[in-house]
Amino acid sequence: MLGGNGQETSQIVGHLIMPIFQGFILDQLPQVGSQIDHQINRHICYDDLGCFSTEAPFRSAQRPIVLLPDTPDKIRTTFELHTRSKPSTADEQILDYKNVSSIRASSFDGSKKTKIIIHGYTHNGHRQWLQNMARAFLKKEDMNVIIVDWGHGAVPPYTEAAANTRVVGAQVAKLISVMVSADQSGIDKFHLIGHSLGAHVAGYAGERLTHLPRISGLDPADPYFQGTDIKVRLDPTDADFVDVIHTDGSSILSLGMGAAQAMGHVDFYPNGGSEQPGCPAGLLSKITQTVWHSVSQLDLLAGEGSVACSHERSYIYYTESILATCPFMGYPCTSKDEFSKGRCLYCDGGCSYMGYNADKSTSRGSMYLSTQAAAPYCNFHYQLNITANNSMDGKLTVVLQGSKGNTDAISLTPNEEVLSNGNTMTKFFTTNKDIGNVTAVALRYDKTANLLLGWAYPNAWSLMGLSLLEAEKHRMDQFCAYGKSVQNHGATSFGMMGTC
Ligand SMILES: [Ca+2]
Repeated sequence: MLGGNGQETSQIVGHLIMPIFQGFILDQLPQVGSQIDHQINRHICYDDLGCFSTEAPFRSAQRPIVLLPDTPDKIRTTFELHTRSKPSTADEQILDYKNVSSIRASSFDGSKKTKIIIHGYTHNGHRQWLQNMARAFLKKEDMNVIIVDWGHGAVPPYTEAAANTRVVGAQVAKLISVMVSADQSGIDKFHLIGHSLGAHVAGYAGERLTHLPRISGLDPADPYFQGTDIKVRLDPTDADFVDVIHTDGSSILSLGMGAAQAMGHVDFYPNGGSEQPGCPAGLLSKITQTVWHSVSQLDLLAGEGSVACSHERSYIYYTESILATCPFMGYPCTSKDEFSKGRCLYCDGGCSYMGYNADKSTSRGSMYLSTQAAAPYCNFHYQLNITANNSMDGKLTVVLQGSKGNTDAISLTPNEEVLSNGNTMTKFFTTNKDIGNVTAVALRYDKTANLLLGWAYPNAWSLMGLSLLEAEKHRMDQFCAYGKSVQNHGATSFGMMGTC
């Protein structure tokens, strides 16, 4: 019933969601009403972390329920250090900004880079993804990796967890300040990586520091942050360089956990930035579960299971990017649709690398790229241009031959179609295989199985020209296709021009 056209689906979805969303707010009000009464125009101060107010801009149209953060004693934030000499959680190196000796006695080396990883809603520091990212960092380079565990403050209700990010951000800033002022390190060594609500924690930390070099925001949380003042959310003023990956970015109506709004100097939208390949169809699975479990959809969506699949891909892509040789190249583009047609592969205005290497490019703005549905996710993007002097109807398959091997057979035509009637035909495709430098292009042609249609076409598809854009290498190659043909149910390999 819901599998119709997009407009119809979104209308039905909208009708389903609005009562749920309104119900969520109404459900929450009785629980927190007394707190709100007490907290209007109120603020609270926590030791050396400073004061937190519920006044504007924290009170806004995007934040119908504004709470003060919990006490640091309740949030119980810990900073767990991982280094090459003590790489695992079992080594138990907990840093305490109130106790400089905890830093000096640890294996922390201030002369090296420090990566600080911050989880989001309902997660804690022991989640496997944080450990995996820490391990990847340490394999890449000898550095300090600190995992921030604020799990006791990241529990439902979402509204309280969202408020708690302010305290955790202040604590992260405090730890960095102590490390710098105790001559343990320099501010230029620090890089914060935050997922979901953790991205905004990183923003609050960066706001308190002068010239924090970099924040990487991994699918920054949308509810209570998207569209708010820059003091409330992650934004480019929070660090010298802010790179953001959007993997579940949607409006509240479509129930994405991440924000689609650009929040960095460079924002990456893999696969369009809203739903990721290999993840269950988002809207319907989310709505079904929300209805059946009768709980707040915000609290449900950030929980375990497939509903957060796209949201979680942001840190999975990032972790892969730390050690991958595939560059996760992002291309400036105006929309997902334009990108999927292969129209943005020329790096007009400059491309950028998504993930770990984002700071190695000076390009800014919104970048698009595609990924695979399973690891390794990183894609190489290609555009094949074929000019033929007769039309054909059927299916086309390509294999790229390269210095390091060949790609699998890649279908360029999901369905049978009329191919090149004398004009140049362009096909966009990807592979996660690194084949090195392309040396030849092999094409296979299978004429339509429809005998009536097939009768009208010859058995040989005669080519005039063949070129391939290797997008990651910014390189266009010509192949020896002039005067050659591809036989029905046959494959022909075309060598690179110069070898004809
Ligand atoms: Ca900010």
